[in-house]
Amino acid sequence: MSIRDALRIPAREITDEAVYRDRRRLLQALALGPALGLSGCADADPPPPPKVTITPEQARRGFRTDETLTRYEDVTSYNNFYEFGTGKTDPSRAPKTLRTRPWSVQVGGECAKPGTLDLDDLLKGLTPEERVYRLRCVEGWSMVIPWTGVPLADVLKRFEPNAKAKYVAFTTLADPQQMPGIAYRSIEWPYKEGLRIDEAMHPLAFLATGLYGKPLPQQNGAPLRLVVPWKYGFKSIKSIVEIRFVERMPETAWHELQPHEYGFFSNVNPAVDHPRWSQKTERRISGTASKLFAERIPTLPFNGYAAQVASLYAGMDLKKWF
Ligand SMILES: Nc1nc2c(c(=O)[nH]1)N[C@H]1C(S)=C(S)[C@@H](COP(=O)(O)O)O[C@H]1N2
Ligand SMILES: [Mo]
Repeated sequence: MSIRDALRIPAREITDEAVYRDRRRLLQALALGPALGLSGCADADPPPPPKVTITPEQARRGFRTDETLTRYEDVTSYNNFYEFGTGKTDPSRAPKTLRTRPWSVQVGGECAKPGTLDLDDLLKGLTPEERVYRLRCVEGWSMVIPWTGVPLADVLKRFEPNAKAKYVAFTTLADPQQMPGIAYRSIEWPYKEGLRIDEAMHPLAFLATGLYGKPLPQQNGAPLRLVVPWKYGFKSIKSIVEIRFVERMPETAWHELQPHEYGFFSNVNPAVDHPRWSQKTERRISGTASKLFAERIPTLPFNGYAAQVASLYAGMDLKKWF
């Protein structure tokens, strides 16, 4: 059986623990590369974040780009959302089974004011903003997308994270009734992601509720998804139902599956290749009807947001903490 077939075994067919363990071993074998000391992993402690501040003006320069927008049709039909299938067109073709209202988000962990909030309450009092951000997938394609949403920091601050809140962990809904892809163990559901607290509080980190001025389509992570433009696309977790402030680096979906290939930080970095392919260039999904991909362009450190975010990683070995 090929790895791909193994990954597509529906969960209901995995009846005993041994089969499940075998599959884990298979995935681990896949992930085993040369022992390079790549340790962007959940059980090692990275250096503490530097104490840096950027001015609001510096931050604002990252909020927009004049680059050609990716067409709405392409943003909404070329997707990664494994809860709705592993093919790029699976999510947009899937029946609209996700119930996006009412939608609640549970916020807890190391904070003074935990709570379960209805999405509309979570966003109450915040003014929606438009941000034009690049999104670069680890697979080597990228888009330029006009998002609507609110700064993540403005939402997080309301829960008053305490001094032990060193990281923020995010979780996607995992309901097999609403998400057909959950029947396949392509990922250890639910999908999980995480940020260091200073990354989460950075002015560029954004919670999107829409794109192109319309509510987020199901395939793009309705009704609420993260957008972290300086990191590979998989950090931008979709359809969020839980946010937790935690002391230890949280486990994340892709790291859990292939720790050797996907580190916790996952900053876009042309100098650190994915073990199976180069990250030096990308193909922009640029938006002509006749051609999905434009010519290759160089990938920029931090996806072009170095002026805004490089200081967060001052003194860190980004090959080690990839
Ligand atoms: N819950 C969840 N979030 C997810 C994914 C996923 O499979 N499930 N895929 C990620 C990946 S790999 C990318 S590149 C982006 C794609 O976002 P888009 O489809 O809106 O362009 O979503 C990310 N967020
Ligand atoms: Mo991705």
